[in-house]
Amino acid sequence: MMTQPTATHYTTCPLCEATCGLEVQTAGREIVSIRGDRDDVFSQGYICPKAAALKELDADPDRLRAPMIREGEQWRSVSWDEAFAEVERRLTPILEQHGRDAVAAYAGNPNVHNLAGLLYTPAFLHALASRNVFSASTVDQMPKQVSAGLMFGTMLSIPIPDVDRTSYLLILGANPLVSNGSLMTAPNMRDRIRRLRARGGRVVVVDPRRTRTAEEADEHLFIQPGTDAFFLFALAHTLFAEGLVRPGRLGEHLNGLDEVEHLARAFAPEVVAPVCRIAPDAIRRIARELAAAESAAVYGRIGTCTQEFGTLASWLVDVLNVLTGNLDRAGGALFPRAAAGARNTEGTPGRGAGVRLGLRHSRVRGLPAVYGELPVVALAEEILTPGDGQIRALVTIAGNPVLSTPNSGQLAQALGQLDFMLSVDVYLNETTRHAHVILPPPSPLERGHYDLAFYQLSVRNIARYSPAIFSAAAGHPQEWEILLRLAGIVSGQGAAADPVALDDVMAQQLIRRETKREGSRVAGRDPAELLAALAPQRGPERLLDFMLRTGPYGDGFAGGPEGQGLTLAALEAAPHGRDLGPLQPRIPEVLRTPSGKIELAPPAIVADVARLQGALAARPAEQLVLIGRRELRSNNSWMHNLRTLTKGAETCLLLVHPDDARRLGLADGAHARVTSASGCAEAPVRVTDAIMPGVVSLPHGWGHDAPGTQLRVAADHPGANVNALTGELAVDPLSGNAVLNGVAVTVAPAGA
Ligand SMILES: Nc1nc2c(c(=O)[nH]1)N[C@H]1C(S)=C(S)[C@@H](COP(=O)(O)OP(=O)(O)OC[C@H]3O[C@@H](n4cnc5c(=O)[nH]c(N)nc54)[C@H](O)[C@@H]3O)O[C@H]1N2
Ligand SMILES: Nc1nc2c(c(=O)[nH]1)N[C@H]1C(S)=C(S)[C@@H](COP(=O)(O)OP(=O)(O)OC[C@H]3O[C@@H](n4cnc5c(=O)[nH]c(N)nc54)[C@H](O)[C@@H]3O)O[C@H]1N2
Ligand code: SF4
Ligand SMILES: [Mo]
Repeated sequence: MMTQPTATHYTTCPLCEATCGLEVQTAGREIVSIRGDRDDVFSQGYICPKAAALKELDADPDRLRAPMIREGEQWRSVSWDEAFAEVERRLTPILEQHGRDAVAAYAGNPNVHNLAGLLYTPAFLHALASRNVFSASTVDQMPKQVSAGLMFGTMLSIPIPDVDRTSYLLILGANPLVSNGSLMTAPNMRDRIRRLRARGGRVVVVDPRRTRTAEEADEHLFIQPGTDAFFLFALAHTLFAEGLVRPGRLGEHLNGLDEVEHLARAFAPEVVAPVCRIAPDAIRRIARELAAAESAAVYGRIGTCTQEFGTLASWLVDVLNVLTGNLDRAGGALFPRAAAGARNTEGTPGRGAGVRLGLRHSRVRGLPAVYGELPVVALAEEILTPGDGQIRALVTIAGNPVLSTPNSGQLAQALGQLDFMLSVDVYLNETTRHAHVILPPPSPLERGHYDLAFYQLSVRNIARYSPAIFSAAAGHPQEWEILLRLAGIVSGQGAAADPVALDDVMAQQLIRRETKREGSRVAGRDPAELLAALAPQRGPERLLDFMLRTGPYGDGFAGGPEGQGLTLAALEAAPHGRDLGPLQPRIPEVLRTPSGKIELAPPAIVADVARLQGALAARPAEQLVLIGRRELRSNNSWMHNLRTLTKGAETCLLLVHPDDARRLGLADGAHARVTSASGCAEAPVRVTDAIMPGVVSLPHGWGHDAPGTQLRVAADHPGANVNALTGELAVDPLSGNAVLNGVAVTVAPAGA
């Protein structure tokens, strides 16, 4: 046997928001090892167990390598040309007979970890021109994007806690030691929290479960699920009542401070305490600590978003950062200044069009469209309900909504009823088994990587580009080419349209738009000249290079001496990444609201406070409620087919407090049956005092027991599907986001 040449590559882990730098040794097409890149400017060698699983993901025999067409229950592998021809044959008549809205799309989470997904899924959606667009955002962070958009003017103007400099961190509904951080790109949060405490800072975690993050903190407070908005309002109430409101420099950039004071009056600590189950004294003390800290940051994530008052809680997090003068200052919560793709670095600094929400509504239930998409809780009913505008075909791109979105039984039934379904996906799983055609993109190691989204959410300004480690198999199109061929089909150019030509058009449009944009570094330049300067690049790399060069650190195509200004070539020459420094104050320049101010009391949010007040009157529920959680060796629904991550003890367990276990007759290790208004699920019980009494917890992404999938490892340990229990009717009204936490359930021994 010939020995294969070995090589060392540096790349970015595409699996979660931490964006760790990896060092990958290869021998030919084989991966020899995957380690943390110790020289990485950001992650400095840190990785979690999922990084090593990339090797198994790359080699997984169940990962699809060729397009598949389903006839009845039978799947067959086909050529790419046959697959695209089939898509054209099936989709075109639906578009012609029933109109654009008859074809819906759902974009899932891995899109955001993929340069091709971020740049070309929008191109496909634009070509599709359907109003029925859905994504995983409405089972995730949409409430934060709504509050940020209304307060600061763009949907990704999200203040990020300055964990490396803060002296007080208040964390609600997040477990970054396990999730590795979200809406806060920060590899190795454990060490960051340890350093925070070592320099005399304090960390407080508010969570219905004593998580690993809570165990690393100075203090942990249990909170009744879904009640964060009450708690946060009571903190604001205390700050006003005790004269501790000091927005400082922000004062001249604020609208609505008086209104917030007025609204907070109804939420005194004594009033909210029975609802949150947090003592009034503790609420007052936390408020005083926040006010007294040299610098402080309040941070909320999944637990504060995927709940009944998600937008209010997300808003109040930043209200508190403003009231304590911590927004936009070192050690507080700041706006990153990303090297590429950030709306809040475009256009006129300090002012903009702001955001407009709810301009249209879903057909059946009238839920608001937000940022061009409809809430995914409405997807099933839009398929199942006959009438004008009914969804008849669906395209999923990197999503597994059957496991990831509420009332999965209903959605699975709806998918079975579609005239046509197409999935761009790497697995034949619970969702894609309903498709008629599956188009699998290449392995993640066969594409270049740049985190357009997460560097907009990062605790330091950094930029890192990694080229593909392997080239894709001959004839295997890249994901961007797949998406452009689909764009060609839905725009009527046919399955044979050349993706390279379509890509040229896209690049030309991007360049032309930028040269016409007021304030752009290339305003007034000749688009043809800029396009020529990008040659011979194409695909995502060409668009990225253009965005970097016209971005805030870019060379602006100025033709200056080498090394001045960011280009893709400069990033390629820096395989461990480029550190662009700590976050800097950006107010007022970052704002894109029409007023040019921080809108502390946006009317839409103020109007929702009445709903919160109404809920105050309701007594604390006697009923058990269900919350979610994440486990380290898991990634939503799609990495359970990898033995590296799933061997060992089962993790899909129902956590139950000892008092509840006794009352309900549940023994540790025995199976419990959990029932909600939507459905039921069975899981083994773990009795633990780490969960609050009255609350039970199940992780999401499990339930791999559907027939007709090709997930041989996952099928051996299917786990329970928590989204059989969550309901599609419960939503946060402003964002349309699903309520996944605080779901009323009953629990009994299985078989009882
Ligand atoms: N109850 C409950 N439900 C939840 C949550 C919760 O906390 N509780 N969390 C929610 C959150 S935050 C999220 S983000 C969603 C996730 O919801 P989804 O994004 O719908 O689900 P994933 O499990 O991430 O599925 C990703 C899909 O992408 C495919 N895939 C992986 N890599 C690629 C790729 O490179 N290209 C393509 N085309 N496909 C790829 C996988 O095979 C899989 O089918 O789940 C949500 N659901
Ligand atoms: N290992 C691993 N890492 C992941 C993922 C994964 O599946 N596995 N998924 C990735 C994705 S898509 C995302 S969006 C991020 C999410 O990142 P995080 O938000 O950090 O995710 P979780 O670990 O689910 O933490 C949510 C916490 O909220 C708590 N909680 C539930 N309800 C409430 C409530 O009403 N109030 C409060 N205060 N707390 C509540 C839960 O107990 C839990 O500890 O993680 C990402 N990273
Ligand atoms: S923490 Fe996230 S980015 Fe880092 S190695 Fe693990 S999965 Fe990859
Ligand atoms: Mo997510």
